Amino acid sequence: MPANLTPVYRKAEEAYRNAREPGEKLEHLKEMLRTIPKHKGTDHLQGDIKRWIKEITEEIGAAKQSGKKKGPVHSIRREGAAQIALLGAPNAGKSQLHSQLTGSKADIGPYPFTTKLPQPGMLPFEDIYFQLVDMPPISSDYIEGWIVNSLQPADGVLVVVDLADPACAEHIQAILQQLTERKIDLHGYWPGLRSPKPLPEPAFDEDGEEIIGDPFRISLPAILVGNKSDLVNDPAAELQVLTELLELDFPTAHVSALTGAGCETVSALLFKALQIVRVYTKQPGKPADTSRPFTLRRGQTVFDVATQVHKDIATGLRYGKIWGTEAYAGQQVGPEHALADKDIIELHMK
Ligand SMILES: Nc1nc2c(ncn2[C@@H]2O[C@H](COP(=O)(O)OP(=O)(O)O)[C@@H](O)[C@H]2O)c(=O)[nH]1
Ligand SMILES: [Mg+2]
Repeated sequence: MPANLTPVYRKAEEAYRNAREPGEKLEHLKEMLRTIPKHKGTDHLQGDIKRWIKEITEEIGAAKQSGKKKGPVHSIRREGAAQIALLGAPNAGKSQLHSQLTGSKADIGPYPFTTKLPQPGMLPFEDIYFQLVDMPPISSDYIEGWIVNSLQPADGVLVVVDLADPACAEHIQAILQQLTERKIDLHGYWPGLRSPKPLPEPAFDEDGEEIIGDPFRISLPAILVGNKSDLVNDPAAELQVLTELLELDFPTAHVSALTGAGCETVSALLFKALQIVRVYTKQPGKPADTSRPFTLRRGQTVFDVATQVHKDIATGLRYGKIWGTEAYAGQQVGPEHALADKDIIELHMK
């Protein structure tokens, strides 16, 4: 990374990293381009910023025009508690699994490359949903360039493998390599399953300037899903050999997307791994609205729920009253109070 990046630039970059919506990302990218020091050392980064501005502008344009037969939409708007992408080699059974888990009519076929565009669907878990996005395949000699765009809003990945395929270890290696080359790293650290990924030690260049990572590299938690368990004798053993061979630290699950065996474990695993917290809101003197929880992550607060309800409520928020397992009934808490799963909350304004 080049030196001499100014605090203003870094602030824009930080905002870009944290932005989720394409419109917001675009705004911060423009700010990055405007504020980046223009010299040889930043040429590469300037090029990357311009390329992403172009990509995101096109995506936004395509999304606006969809229905009017414009360009295809590659980036699916996040819905539900989290967005999870299905990745895997051709014929691993991604589309079959998508269909089994979401009830979608994803294109399933005994021929490779049946799935051409990302396809969203909703995977239910108790009273919430995860958004599952079926993706085209990745192999050693094939990857859609736009998969990188599609993965920008994702919260995690299911890497689907065909346990009955003798070459499945090579397939996984090829997928990880293809993604790494495109600045997407998969890892096995999920907040609810294993302690958080250790942050790299800060590094400094010879001018004493902190070397910061490439803003366009993304790192996503992954689960290895061994599919077609109906075709092997001991799917758990096959999976274990696979993770040891590849020295992979991903959590695993084994399923048959065809028969449905093991499929119910996937949503429960995601719920635990992502540390989803459901919160129900209520009006003073009325029962809680239990029809639709707001979903947060462990550690998120009363203020974060208020933000989801309405930004004016967040701005005017004074305190919350909570009914739940980690508070006494009607306990008054400040905006910074972290919520627990199934808390009921009343939001009080100034
Ligand atoms: N026996 C068996 N076949 C499966 C299973 N999942 C998928 N298939 C078959 O594998 C082929 C490829 O599936 P598809 O979902 O299109 O794979 P994709 O390319 O990864 O999307 C299809 O013929 C499916 O019917 C499974 O769990 N067991
Ligand atoms: Mg498919």
